Amino acid sequence: MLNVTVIIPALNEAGNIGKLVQEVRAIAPLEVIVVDNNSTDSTAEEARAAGAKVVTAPQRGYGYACAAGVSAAQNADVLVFMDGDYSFSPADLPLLLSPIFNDQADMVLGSRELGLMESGAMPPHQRFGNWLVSRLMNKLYRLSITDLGPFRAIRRQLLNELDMQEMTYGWPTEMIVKAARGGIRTVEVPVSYKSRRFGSSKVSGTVRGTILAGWFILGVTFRYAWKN
Ligand SMILES: Nc1nc2c(ncn2[C@@H]2O[C@H](COP(=O)(O)OP(=O)(O)O)[C@@H](O)[C@H]2O)c(=O)[nH]1
Ligand SMILES: [Mg+2]
Repeated sequence: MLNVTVIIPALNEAGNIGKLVQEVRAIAPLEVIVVDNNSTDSTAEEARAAGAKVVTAPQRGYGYACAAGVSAAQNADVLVFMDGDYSFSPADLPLLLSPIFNDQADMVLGSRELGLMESGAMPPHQRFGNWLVSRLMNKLYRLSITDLGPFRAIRRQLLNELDMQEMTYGWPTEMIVKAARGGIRTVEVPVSYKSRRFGSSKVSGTVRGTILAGWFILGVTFRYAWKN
């Protein structure tokens, strides 16, 4: 049996994180690691009360948080990354994990385009950007993906071999393109997506986050396309 750890980067996700962790643990008694970056609200307390292990990332940034979660997930064979804003559904976890458990894939990306997306859950600029970059990646890396889903699962050993360098907005993109280059078997499954429950967006809902994410996503997509 493969050991699964769910890693949830969370910055000021009080009101969301407790319910999310509880629901994940109701699906299966998995280890849940919430990676906090000194949230100014009760994110850490809520996560702990719901049964998560809480670790603090040394530096701000989505990638730093994911990397700190990976280091803390000592017993995992498979890692799941999930947003902490309750926009993804823990009920989709079995579907996300099944291609790995059935040995049909090494990495599984949750596609919001293939699944049920609540109207307004993804701002139009993000939807267009994801569409554009997915197609670009399909051409450059011979993939066939429809989204850059942050809700994803990957075998831990293979992730370690990717030697991740992008510690902010580029982390999810780096994982996809390096996996493609490394011949890691990647599939998509449909996942549902809804608007965050409480609090505010740090990435696609802000001008700064959108510009930085766009810059890093495109930069990383091109950087590894022709690299030896
Ligand atoms: N620990 C940590 N989590 C972060 C950071 N930036 C974003 N997150 C989390 O990453 C997830 C996605 O961010 P979110 O604000 O929802 O971005 P959006 O989905 O593009 O609006 C959420 O769980 C955030 O709390 C960060 O710097 N540190
Ligand atoms: Mg979000």
